[in-house]
Amino acid sequence: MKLMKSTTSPYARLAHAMLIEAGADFELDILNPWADPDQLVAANPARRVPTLIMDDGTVMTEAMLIADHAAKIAPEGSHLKSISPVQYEIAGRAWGITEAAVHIIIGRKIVSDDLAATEYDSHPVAQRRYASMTNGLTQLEPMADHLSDTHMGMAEISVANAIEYVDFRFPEADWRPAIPALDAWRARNAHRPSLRDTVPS
Ligand SMILES: N[C@@H](CCC(=O)N[C@@H](CS)C(=O)NCC(=O)O)C(=O)O
Repeated sequence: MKLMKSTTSPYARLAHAMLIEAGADFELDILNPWADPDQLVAANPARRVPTLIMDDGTVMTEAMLIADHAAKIAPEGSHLKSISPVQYEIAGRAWGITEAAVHIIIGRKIVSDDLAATEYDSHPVAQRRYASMTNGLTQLEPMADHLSDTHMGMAEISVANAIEYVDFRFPEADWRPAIPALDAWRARNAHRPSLRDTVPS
């Protein structure tokens, strides 16, 4: 299998991390989807990452579907195969944060193509997304003790992904609430290959 991804995409990070956790055999093709590389255009009409090319030529797109596939191909008894309602709750909250952050970055790109320019940020929709991030992080913090220190599954990967994408795109943001329990959990688990090898850059 070959996974097309960019090093910045939180969607691609989910797919990549889940394939690592599944013990899947795959290669990486690191690319910039916005540059329309031939292999991505040929495989995915949406021209987005992640895009997974299976050994039989089947093309799988959309991060959550690839994550679901990773759980299916994981060995019997894998932690990826059993996810509890509270783990879904945590993962859903984390994705609310991640998607809000992506929304603001795409808004900036539409307005000026300069991701560091903040003109878009004062738009009411952007303000709503900022509130999603601050409230989402605040509400995730007391759930930190539900995160595993032994198995990185959908909840753990989604939480690390959300916080690290926020920190990557909005470094030293003064609106980022204090999340000491989540930050401590991340520090304890930063060495896990599925987290360590997928950090945004
Ligand atoms: N719903 C898609 C979103 C994927 C997505 O938006 N990927 C971005 C990178 S973060 C991308 O490839 N953007 C290029 C474009 O929109 O043309 C998923 O879950 O995989």
